[in-house]
Amino acid sequence: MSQTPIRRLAAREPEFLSTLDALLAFEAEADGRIDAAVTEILQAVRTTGDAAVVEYTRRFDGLDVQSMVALELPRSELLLALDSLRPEQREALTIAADRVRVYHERQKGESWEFTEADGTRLGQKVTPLDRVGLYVPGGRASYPSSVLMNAIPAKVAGVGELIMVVPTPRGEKNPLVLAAAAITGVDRVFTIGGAQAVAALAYGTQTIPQVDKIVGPGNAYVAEAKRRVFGTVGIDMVAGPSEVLIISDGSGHADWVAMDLFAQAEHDELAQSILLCTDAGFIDAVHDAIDRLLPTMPRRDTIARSLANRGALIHVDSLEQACALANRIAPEHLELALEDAEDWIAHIRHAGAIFVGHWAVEALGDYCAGPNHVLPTMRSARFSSPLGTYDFQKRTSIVHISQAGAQHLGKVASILAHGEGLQAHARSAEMRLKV
Ligand code: HSO
Ligand code: ZN
Repeated sequence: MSQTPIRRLAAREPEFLSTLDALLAFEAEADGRIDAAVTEILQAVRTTGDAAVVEYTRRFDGLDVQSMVALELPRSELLLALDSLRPEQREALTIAADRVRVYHERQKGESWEFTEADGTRLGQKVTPLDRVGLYVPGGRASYPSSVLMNAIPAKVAGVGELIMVVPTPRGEKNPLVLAAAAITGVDRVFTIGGAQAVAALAYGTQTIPQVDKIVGPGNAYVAEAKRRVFGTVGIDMVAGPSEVLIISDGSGHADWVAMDLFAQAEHDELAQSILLCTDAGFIDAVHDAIDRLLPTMPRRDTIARSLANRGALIHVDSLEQACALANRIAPEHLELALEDAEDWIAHIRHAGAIFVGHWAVEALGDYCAGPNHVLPTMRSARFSSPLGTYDFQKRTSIVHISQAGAQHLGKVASILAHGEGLQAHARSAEMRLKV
């Protein structure tokens, strides 16, 4: 009998769908103390700028500096970090960055225009954002790969200036994060974090220029600060815990499936790893593999908690049913661990990324396949997309109207304007009608 606590469900059980929905539901707990702290920090940084950021950095990160200038890392320090890497690390980072760049080049939106018979020309002009702030967490969730995934699409889009902030509690810097900033051409780096860094980017300070958009993951304070400055600046998304859904027909290796579930679970005890499988015997084999492999994992405690909290091994009656459930779940990552994986892509409408076949594993996507690893979580793949080059570009409508076009359109506009009771609208259209 398998031991590791993880839900075992069957889609044919009567209460299955409500059990599944309860398992998927995730709401960040509202925490009044976080709200209050963020309010105070935003206000302080907004009114006193650098002084407040320096003071919070001293208090929260234990950095004893006198001025904001001391919190900026010169490019030479980023290059030094890059030089300090082992050659294979440096090469891996470069290969990953190149692949991510090539993929994101394809996403670049182009301006367009069309001409109507009367000479009227309509179009859309695409412009990169002027300045973007990239938040990189400190500590355990400080991922160099996330620097690549956020910075590269911004650079490919043509963003004018990319400013990274990363907290360095007690001065501890992550050389891989700094090296990733060097490789991707981040323009400026400040060793600040938390709500104070978000506030500095959103409002600008004496030293830190105000940005137009803030991207990148962070803790609950950072997430709340991003939510609050949205409107003053753009934000990417407020991401929930990471998720993987694996659909299996019982082909392939149970150990591979178990390790793919672990790979998600090791991120966070709230991460979600779910298997949908048509073969009951294979589910038993995966559960056995979990038992056998779990003790070998350095992060076994996090993995075990994550599997017990939010994981599930689910027996389904058919692959059609599995795909229907996948669309309901709208997972961040979907692995099709199937013999004929290719044939099933057409059945999936809602997923952040689809990994097709036994070789396409999420871990490759997390680092170096090329597509972005910042993906919609918490079922938001129903209405949103991976982070991409398009998130760093915006569109402006262009309207040229010929004299002939103004005659025809003027009449249409005038009628609609009168219908809305807007005289000035009607007259400004009518004045251009030839009499
Ligand atoms: N799976 C994470 C990304 C990541 N994994 C970074 C490893 N490092 C969210 O998609
Ligand atoms: Zn990952």
